[in-house]
Amino acid sequence: MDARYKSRDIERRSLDVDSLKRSFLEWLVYSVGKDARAATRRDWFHTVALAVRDRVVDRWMDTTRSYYHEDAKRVYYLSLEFLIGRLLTNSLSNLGIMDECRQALDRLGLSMDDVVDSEPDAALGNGGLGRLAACFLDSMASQGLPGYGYGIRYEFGLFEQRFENGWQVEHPEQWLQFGNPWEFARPEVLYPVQFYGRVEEFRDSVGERAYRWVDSERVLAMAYDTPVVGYGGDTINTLRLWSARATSDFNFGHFNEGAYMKAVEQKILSENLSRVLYPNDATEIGKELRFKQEYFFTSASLQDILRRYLQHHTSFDNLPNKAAIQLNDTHPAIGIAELMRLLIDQHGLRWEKAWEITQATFAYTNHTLLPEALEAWPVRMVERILPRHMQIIYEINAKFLTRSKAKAAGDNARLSHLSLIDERGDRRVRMGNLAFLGSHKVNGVSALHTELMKETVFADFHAEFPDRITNKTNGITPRRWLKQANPALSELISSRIGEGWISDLGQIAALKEKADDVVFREEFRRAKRKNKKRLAAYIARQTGEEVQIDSIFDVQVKRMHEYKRQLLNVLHTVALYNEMRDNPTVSWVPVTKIFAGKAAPSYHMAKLIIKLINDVAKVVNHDPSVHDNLKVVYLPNYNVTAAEIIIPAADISEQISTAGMEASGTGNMKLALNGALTIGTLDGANVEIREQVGADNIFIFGLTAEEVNDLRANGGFNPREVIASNPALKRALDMIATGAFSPDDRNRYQPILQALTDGGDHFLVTADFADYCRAQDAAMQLYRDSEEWTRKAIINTASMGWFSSDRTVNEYATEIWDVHPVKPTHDGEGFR
Ligand code: B1N
Repeated sequence: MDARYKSRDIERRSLDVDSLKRSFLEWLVYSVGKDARAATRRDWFHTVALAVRDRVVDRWMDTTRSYYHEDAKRVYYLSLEFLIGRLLTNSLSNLGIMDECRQALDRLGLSMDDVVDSEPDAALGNGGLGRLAACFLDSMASQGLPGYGYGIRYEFGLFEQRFENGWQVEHPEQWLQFGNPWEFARPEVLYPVQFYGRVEEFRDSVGERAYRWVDSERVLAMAYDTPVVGYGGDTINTLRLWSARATSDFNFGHFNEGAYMKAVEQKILSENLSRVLYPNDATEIGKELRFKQEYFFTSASLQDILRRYLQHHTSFDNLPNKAAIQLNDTHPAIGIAELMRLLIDQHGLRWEKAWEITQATFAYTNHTLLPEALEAWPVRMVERILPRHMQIIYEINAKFLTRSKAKAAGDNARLSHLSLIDERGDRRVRMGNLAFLGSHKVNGVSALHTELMKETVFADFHAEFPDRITNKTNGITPRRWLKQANPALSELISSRIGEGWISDLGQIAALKEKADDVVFREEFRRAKRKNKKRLAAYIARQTGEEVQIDSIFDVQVKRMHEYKRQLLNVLHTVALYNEMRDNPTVSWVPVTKIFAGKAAPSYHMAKLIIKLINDVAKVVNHDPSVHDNLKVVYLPNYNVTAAEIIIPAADISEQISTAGMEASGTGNMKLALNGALTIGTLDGANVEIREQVGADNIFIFGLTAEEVNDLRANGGFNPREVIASNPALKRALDMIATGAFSPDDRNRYQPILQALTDGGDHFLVTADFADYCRAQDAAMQLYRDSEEWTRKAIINTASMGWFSSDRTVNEYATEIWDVHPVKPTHDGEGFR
């Protein structure tokens, strides 16, 4: 081995303060190209990130090499979204060099917080689905599981949300503008992805019918790798994101002028594939470019997976023993047809063998039951863009329907539900059905959601394949969501029970007995107070609003969606405002209502509700008659970084979706882990949170999923009657209707009132209003007793062990993937 390489290697691996400081100065000068006097904060961020990245690279290669040498079974998590947020604190914390880095910066006269705050968020996701993928990456790496993330390197992540006059306005999110120090471009890892063209039939060498896809257009997928640092720094996994590149055909100069411009246009068009993340959460947009994005990244990922497999194998028989592919929702479900195509058309396998391998390799996670979110692509479009895949889908369908029990029973209704093609109206390919059929396991993301899957969308499939559906309740990583986001509380916890909870969150249960310890309660409150101060400063910076630290921080942070019922929360806010004005002599518990969350740009109702909250805030916050007892703030641009500041400061967690509609929720887990008490419906994972924390330590209200179902089925609900019989609700709605919050446009909120009355109140806001107010009231009364409140808050934190994504990922690993931890050997060799 080259001795020079080795010595540099050792310096680059050293984690002490002096080496870090030396690395910083070297990187600043020789890679960022600045001297210390000229360097901006952003320069320092890049410098520190590059120096930290050095400490990761050797172990990353060790990890990859260990997987290779052991020919370990890998799991591939295919996801159109990875909402990872910032990586600097995460890397430092997981490497265990947070303090060393702070000191090294200190010696250079720099503030760690400033450096950390110069990192843009990697916002390659919309909400829960994308954040779950990021938590899973952390948990896989932290447990030494050979897990790869595969997705798209969007040039524009989720839009930046600003408010203009209280309305949401979207701005492009240019996270790559100043470069991304964490990624490694891999220009040699390049796969062709085809579109359009036609299918040709021919006879293969043994005279069998075979097909080839010809006259297609090609785009190249180029890899960018980001190391995923596991806790302790032993395992470093890979997140591989694909970027679209035009094929080199475009670069030749034999065009005449018109053809040349056309070629350049083509180049731009093909590179648009990885340009922007679609900003829709739990809804589908049915756009052609979206479908092409899905196929683009899925095809590149599968080609890469097969290439890696073929390094050790000559037949495909062992593929299911060496690769597990998890489909994060149906977005990559076209992969089932793509793997069939690759195995049959490119590698010459026979149909039956290819299908057996495909089913044994894939598994599918469903994340929503909302009908508007279930992907169904027009047959005509699929035929045009992916003609060979359409053929394969027809073939899968024909073979399945012929053999199905429904066919045997002559049950045509069931048969049509099972079909991969929705024959009503314009014919569509049901991606959920394809994903179900092509997978050996299908899972929901909470106990309730999984049961509802069996009863609703997949009832007929469940009857055909009773062992296929399984539950894997979501989880969150305690590293980011407690250790990093809430240093005050994590240090307190570690001072009492040690640090074991960080990699084994079950251990946090040892805090339960501390709920009865007055001193501990006092310290717990102090930590919360510190976090509330931090949030108050952030609120002041972002909105100019001053909030009281002693008020209840009542937090609803999540995407804006009617089913999540931010509207119910605003209506309660208006009712509370009225009560406070009516009873000025009562000593009210001060409340700060905190909202944050983005609406899909085309979701008008959601945007109108944002405007309503901002309008209510304007009136309430400036009304001296409530004596600052009530404040309403809407924080702009909710993202992972904002969540890390908001969540640790929450007293109340609002989880108030219409029962049966939120598949799981994960913000509910983050807030409870940080000691917030939940006000929630029996929806998604709230049901399991209640089981874990105990019914006395959570405020449950509202209709159950079963009651909602019955109510809707019987059509037996008249919102006008409910409104008429509840004076507080009637008054709140009347104020909104008559322009009390919108004197500049008194009719502004007609669409909302319309939806609640003539519209039949689909989300049952009015039906749950009274019980919601009762739960709110109970919470406010409890808050007066700060000892009792703190006791319950501690029990919440202590009861969240089961919601670690380590637990979730382990369940997937043992029950679906059959993958096992691999301990990397750090032999000190360089890269080969
Ligand atoms: O996935 C989360 C769950 O905790 C949430 O309850 C659920 O709403 C969320 C299409 C989605 N479901 N479906 C989506 C996102 C983007 C898109 O284009 C659908 N997101 C969820 C994690 O399981």
